[in-house]
Amino acid sequence: MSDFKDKVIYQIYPRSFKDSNQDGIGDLKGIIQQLDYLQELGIDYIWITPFFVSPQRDNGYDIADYFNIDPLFGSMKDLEQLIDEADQRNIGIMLDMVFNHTSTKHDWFKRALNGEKEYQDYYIFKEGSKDTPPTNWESKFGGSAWEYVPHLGKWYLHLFDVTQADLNWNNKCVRDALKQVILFWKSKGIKGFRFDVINLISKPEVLEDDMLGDGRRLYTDGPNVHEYLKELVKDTGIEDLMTVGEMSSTTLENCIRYSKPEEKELTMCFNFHHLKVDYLNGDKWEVTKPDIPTLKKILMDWQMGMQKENGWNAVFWCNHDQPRVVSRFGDDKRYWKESAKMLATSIHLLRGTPYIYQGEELGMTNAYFDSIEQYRDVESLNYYEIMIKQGKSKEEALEILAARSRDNARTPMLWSNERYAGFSEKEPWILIPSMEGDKNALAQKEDSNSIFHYYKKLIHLRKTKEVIAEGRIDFMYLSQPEVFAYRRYTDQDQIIVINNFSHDKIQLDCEFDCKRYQLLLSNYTLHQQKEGKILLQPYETLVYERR
Ligand code: TEU
Ligand code: CA
Repeated sequence: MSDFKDKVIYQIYPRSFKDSNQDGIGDLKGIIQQLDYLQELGIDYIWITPFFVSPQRDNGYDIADYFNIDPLFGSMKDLEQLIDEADQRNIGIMLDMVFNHTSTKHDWFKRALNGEKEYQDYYIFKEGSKDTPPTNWESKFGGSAWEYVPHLGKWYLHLFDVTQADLNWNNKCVRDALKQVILFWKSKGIKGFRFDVINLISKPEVLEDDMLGDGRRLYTDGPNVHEYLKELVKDTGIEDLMTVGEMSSTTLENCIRYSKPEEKELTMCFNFHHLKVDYLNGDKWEVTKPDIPTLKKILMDWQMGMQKENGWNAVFWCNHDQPRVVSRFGDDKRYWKESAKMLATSIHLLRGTPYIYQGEELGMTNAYFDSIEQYRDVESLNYYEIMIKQGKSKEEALEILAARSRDNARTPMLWSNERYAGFSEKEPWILIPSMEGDKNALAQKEDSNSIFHYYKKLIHLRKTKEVIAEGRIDFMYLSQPEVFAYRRYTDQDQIIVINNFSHDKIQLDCEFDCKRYQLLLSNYTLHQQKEGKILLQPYETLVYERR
């Protein structure tokens, strides 16, 4: 992939985007209906999370047939129409390939359960007694990562839900079968792929207990992961498509290898270290106040580290697994619009490819659910039970879910102030949190000062200012813990981006020759500047361009 650095990618969770047949669940035809909205926003690719045949235990990340579309979301004809209509708007469609595991309803797993050794070797089955799992590894969704099958006298590995059995990538038949999946969708005109937890696919030949943790350090960025990725890309000829790997608990060194062009692996990768600064002791289910100085350092280390070795970051705050960033790192009450715009600016002008998760461009907030009956996500429901068993009260567990649940990102898009927010005419599969009337897409399109129009400006800047797509980066105001500031530069141009991540007013010395710079973008109508000083308002962002 060569000319990708001025591109912006929009992520759609189809179940919650737009419902065209009034069953309360979003679908492919619903996406087609909203392509003009996406074209106006100015994005270049749409990454759609899985809509293949699935029991929907993990909302489609548990795939039972990689080659067919679940009727819940529509038909192959609908997808072909979507690809074509997106193409007419210069928008490429990226599919989500879940290759670390399949649903236990997949034909391969059913044949394994029927005793077919060939298909047992598609997965990670281990002989053993019913009381002793092969290793002490834990599922990321809680509990053991092993499930015992009595009639086989064997355990199988599932790093996620018990209905998501891990594939055995050390088996060439598995690798070849998955290449056929890529070739099939590529032949349909798909322009890119997101690879789900792709850095977990290479398990060590010998599986042993992790004496220091839950097993992730033994299977993450595993022994053959780079070799398998190179083989997949080469044998399917996708090096020129837009590809991104979701790298769970990864390292900078591996992400340089995953994304530097010379390695011929992927175009870029997601890492999540910056989204754990509000995890107490690294535990997602122990909530603490976001540590902004640490957030700054992580973003800086990854920007400088990848730049130094010619790697390439996906830059993002939100996705279908993460809480809404304006509620998490901003202030969705007192400074809703200002903090949403500041957070967007802080990543969109970085070195890397920005991702916008559906509704982020509207400043959609967390769900603020207050009863367990409102939740749908398997990870959230599992951990609610775990927290209650650990002795937490219902109120404590619900407070943690309100901050952490993936359902925060999965409430329906807010298209209008009609019933069910214009998402559907039927009650949606998940509750729509109350959002004041002016926060829906229709209202924001009419308001030139809206978050929606601000995102349009950011996307336009990436396409019109080469320094943003191609420029180098270095960081400023390192001594200001709540200020995240950087410079982007080429031989010809420079921009300076200053972001106040706090409620406080902050006075800065002008570390650059202010007279030589003009204000290009900001999130306040009035900006205060005294001789040689910059006065930042709460959550203020300033983008300066050298004249
Ligand atoms: O998520 C990978 C993953 O590690 C998730 O557990 C996620 O990071 C975590 O819930 C955030 O706290 C991918 C998909 O994005 C997710 O939706 C799937 O549930 C998971 O893989 C299994 O396919
Ligand atoms: Ca529908």
